[in-house]
Amino acid sequence: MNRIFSGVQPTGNLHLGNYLGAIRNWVELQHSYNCIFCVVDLHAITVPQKPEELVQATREVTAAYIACGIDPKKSIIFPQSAVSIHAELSWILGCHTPLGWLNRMTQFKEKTGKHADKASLGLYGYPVLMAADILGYRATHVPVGEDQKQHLELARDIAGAFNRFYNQDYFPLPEPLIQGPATRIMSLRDGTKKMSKSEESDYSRINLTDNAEAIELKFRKAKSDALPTITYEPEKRHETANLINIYAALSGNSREKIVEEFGDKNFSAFKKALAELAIFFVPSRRLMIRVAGP
Ligand code: ATP
Ligand code: LTN
Repeated sequence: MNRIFSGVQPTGNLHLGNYLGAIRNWVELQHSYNCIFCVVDLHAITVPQKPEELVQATREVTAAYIACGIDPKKSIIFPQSAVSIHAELSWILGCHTPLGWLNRMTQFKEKTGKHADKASLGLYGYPVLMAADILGYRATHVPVGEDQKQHLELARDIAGAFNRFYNQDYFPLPEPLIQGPATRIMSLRDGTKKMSKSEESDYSRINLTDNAEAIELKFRKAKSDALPTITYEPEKRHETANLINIYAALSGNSREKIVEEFGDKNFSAFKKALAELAIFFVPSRRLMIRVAGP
């Protein structure tokens, strides 16, 4: 059977983007693949972390996996730092990765901006560690959100370089699985930026631990434009397109059907319906069970 590997960083609260872009898809994939789902705490330390908070966040993301429907009897769930092969293989693969390939990584450029000189070697080598995660288990498929596509292509390139150097098909070339209408959920405050754990404003995202009131408030305050009708024009109406995409992902309805239903209604009616859907689907209450410390 084909093997899946994927992971989420234990940095801050999981949000609707993590859920719709990644974790929700994992739940379905458990039926047709051997699945390994990792909490990638070594990736988290590429930027400064408080040790006690990192330990707690690692437990909470593990709990969130289970609350979202990952079945520990079917799938392997573990913290990355518990298995030394990730760091070891990362070094070996790093010796087969030209700097030119890493210099193309847009996430590093976006995260560091003009201050790349101050970033750590760890942050720069982050995609090599991600390649080690995947290749270390000879995973064949990797379900992720759109933002990870370039890192996945790099993992394929590194696998290919390694196989050529040793002249054998040692690593399978991993296939990205980027599925559904919600592969890139955008911030509720700015439809051109992805919804992110590291964005300062909590109003930019729906956290999986948000209660009904918070979800309702955040959608009510979500940025939208001044046009009177609701249309799907992703090139021009970023925020509106994002809300339609979220509605589509949560309801399973097509964008056309949503525009048909809400096209001539006002934004407040659409946002109210969207909030109701999210309150129903986001598995928040189960996640509010705090995870006991060691
Ligand atoms: P940060 O924004 O701080 O970099 P993150 O929210 O992207 O963190 P990750 O742990 O890096 O969180 O991502 C875990 C998974 O969630 C990945 O598969 C990623 O592609 C997916 N993901 C993250 N943000 C979004 C989003 N806005 N829309 C869809 N998928 C997303
Ligand atoms: N870089 C990923 C998290 C991640 C990952 C992985 C995803 C680390 N290792 C291996 C899939 C497979 C991110 O979402 N930021």
